[in-house]
Amino acid sequence: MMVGVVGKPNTGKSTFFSAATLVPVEVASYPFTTIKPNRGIGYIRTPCVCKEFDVRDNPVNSICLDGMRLIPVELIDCAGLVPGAWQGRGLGNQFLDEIRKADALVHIVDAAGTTDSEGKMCKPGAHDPIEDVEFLEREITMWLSQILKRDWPKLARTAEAGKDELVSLLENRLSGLAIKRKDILQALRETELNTDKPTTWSDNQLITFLDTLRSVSKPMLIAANKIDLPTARENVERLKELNYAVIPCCAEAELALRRAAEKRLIDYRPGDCNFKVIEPKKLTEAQDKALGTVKEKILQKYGSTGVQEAINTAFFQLLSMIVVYPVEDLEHLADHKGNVLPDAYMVPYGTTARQLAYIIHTELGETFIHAIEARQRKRIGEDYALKDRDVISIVSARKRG
Ligand SMILES: Nc1nc2c(ncn2[C@@H]2O[C@H](COP(=O)(O)OP(=O)(O)O)[C@@H](O)[C@H]2O)c(=O)[nH]1
Ligand SMILES: [Mg+2]
Repeated sequence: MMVGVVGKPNTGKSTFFSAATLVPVEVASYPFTTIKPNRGIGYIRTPCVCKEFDVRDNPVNSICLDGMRLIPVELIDCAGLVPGAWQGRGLGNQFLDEIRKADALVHIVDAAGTTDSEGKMCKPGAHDPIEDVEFLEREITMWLSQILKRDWPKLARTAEAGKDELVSLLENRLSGLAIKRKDILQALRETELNTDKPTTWSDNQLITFLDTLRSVSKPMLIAANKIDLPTARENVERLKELNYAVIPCCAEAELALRRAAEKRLIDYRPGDCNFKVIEPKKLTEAQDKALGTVKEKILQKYGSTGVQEAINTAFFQLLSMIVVYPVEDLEHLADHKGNVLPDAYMVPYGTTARQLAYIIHTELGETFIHAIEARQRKRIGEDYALKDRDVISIVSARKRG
């Protein structure tokens, strides 16, 4: 699963992305480096099960920072979107090509209204950020329409002649856009159009369907950025009236905190509501002042910078993911090398014990016998639907080679 950071230019996308992908601790052997300039690894933050099981863990695929598990996830810093992108304006094509791969979107909005609809600086508060939300929705919908429109008459006729199912035809045409069959089915259901007679759909009905498909297949949240500026406050409240999860955000503050933590100036874990200065004497006057401002204007007012919350919300809420901890050795909650709680997997809600086995290794899935849930020490079958923070040991007929 991949999350795209989107929005018009100068809203703070790259700042958000830089902050989110800064490695939170010094790690030697993890493959946590940036993949491409605009692709990176961010982290989900979740309370680790190590405290509950009262063990000291040795994470391998993730990080445990004082009882907080950080699990790597993929983020894309998309090019800035300008009005008319779907017609190829600006970096339109590049933007849409990146969005294509995203399963969910974090829309970075300049809540302080310091940038106009094209992303040029303007007087703070002069631009209404609500417009930016509507504009982004429209751009993506029109882009989908452009992809589909040319082939639509033929596609509709084929479906109506009963040669192929409408859903399958759409699935085929929209493949490569990270749009799933279930998304198409849901959008068709929600729009209540006559799926037996797609040739009768008007242009508007087709757009309505695609608009629904957009919201289903590219679920989005709003990171209301630049809350450090006074003009943001009222706009954040107005944005909350829209039908989205809205997270007040200060990307700049998160970047400053992570950089200070990286230099060991402060103790701060991504998403914390506070930080601790390690050695006050090591701070310059300017650093001390900047950190004080972040504490007072952001952390104390809003509870966090919002960057971590935005990422968590994207994966847990928009994409309905859960975290599970597979272990081989139930006694020690370890892998065969003795690493305690080595891995934390993000899987979609509804994943079964056997599906987890397949995710870990095809052979493990094929030779699955049953599994044991570590909390209750109960045997579970292949159809057991995993719960968030389950610790699972899979018993298989696999011969270890
Ligand atoms: N006041 C304020 N400025 C921000 C914040 N985040 C980013 N910026 C500034 O907004 C401008 C554009 O940021 P950038 O990340 O390059 O935006 P992008 O074009 O969307 O990638 C830069 O001057 C940033 O320093 C924030 O939280 N508060
Ligand atoms: Mg940028």
